Amino acid sequence: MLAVLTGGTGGAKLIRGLSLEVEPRDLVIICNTADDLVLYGLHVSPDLDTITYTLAGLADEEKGWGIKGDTFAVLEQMREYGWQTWFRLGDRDLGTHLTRSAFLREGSSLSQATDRIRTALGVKASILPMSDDRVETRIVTPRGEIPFQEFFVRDRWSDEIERVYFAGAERSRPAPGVIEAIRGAAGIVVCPSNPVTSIGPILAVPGVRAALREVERPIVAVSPVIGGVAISGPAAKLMASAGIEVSAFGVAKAYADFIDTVVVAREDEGLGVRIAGLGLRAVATDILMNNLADKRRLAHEVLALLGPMC
Ligand code: FO1
Repeated sequence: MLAVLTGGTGGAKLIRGLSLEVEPRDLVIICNTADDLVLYGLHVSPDLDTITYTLAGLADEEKGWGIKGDTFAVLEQMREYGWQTWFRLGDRDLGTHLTRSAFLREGSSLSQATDRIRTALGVKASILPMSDDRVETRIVTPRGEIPFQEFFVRDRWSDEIERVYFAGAERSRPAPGVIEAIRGAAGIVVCPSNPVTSIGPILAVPGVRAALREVERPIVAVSPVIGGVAISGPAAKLMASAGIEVSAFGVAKAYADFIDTVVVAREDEGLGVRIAGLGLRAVATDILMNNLADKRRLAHEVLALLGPMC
């Protein structure tokens, strides 16, 4: 069994590749839920949905979120009523949020709701929220504190960041299956996701980081940064605000207490010596995933680093 830690669009790309290289039933995906938001009374879990749609073959891989070919008629109607519509929920995507919200209202946990949705969509891999408890990424800016999606989508990460924290993390518990997946995995992959706001919240759930540190099987992380520039999104800005060097070395250092290997871009091969100083192995390859062949090749190379069990 392969356990994968993910969040955001970079993670979904590698998971698409892994799903072609590993028997889907052997994949357990542990997903960030600190980007979740409540809109129009509906519980929206962007990272869980991105992974579910990716594995169901429904994802809009160009945008990196939502369902391909989706329409926005409901959202247009919501705008008529004076609602804010900067978070673009498509009509079919809304079907998922209505379903999840109904399940939660009926008493399901987030992991049970996620499992019912992925099963209905024919997804064979397990998709686990990091926690069934509410954890919320908060961005502290000079003009006040805002939730992640307002910073990321509404304001296009224009604000200066003073601090990032995960409200509710200290009291949260790992969702059922998370610690078991980490302990039982033949290998673990940390996706090229934002280390602060995608992987950071997963590591902030009490018990997760400690379980990762105790793992004896190999743990491989893929860098989301090439040559000091984030492959996508505000990762560089967020890393700098958290005091993490904006480089593959910074990523390796942030995970140094539990990973064995970091996969870096060829351009960053020169960081190998510094990374070795952390007691880690750096492997340089092409890490940009522009098409399906790239995703599959990188997945194949990552699995090879995990050894024969994966
Ligand atoms: N990202 C955007 O940049 N703009 C959007 O309007 C937007 C809507 C959206 C709707 C559903 C969903 O599941 C994801 C959506 N995302 C959107 C992506 C989301 O903000 C990010 O993928 C993650 O939260 C980053 O990890």
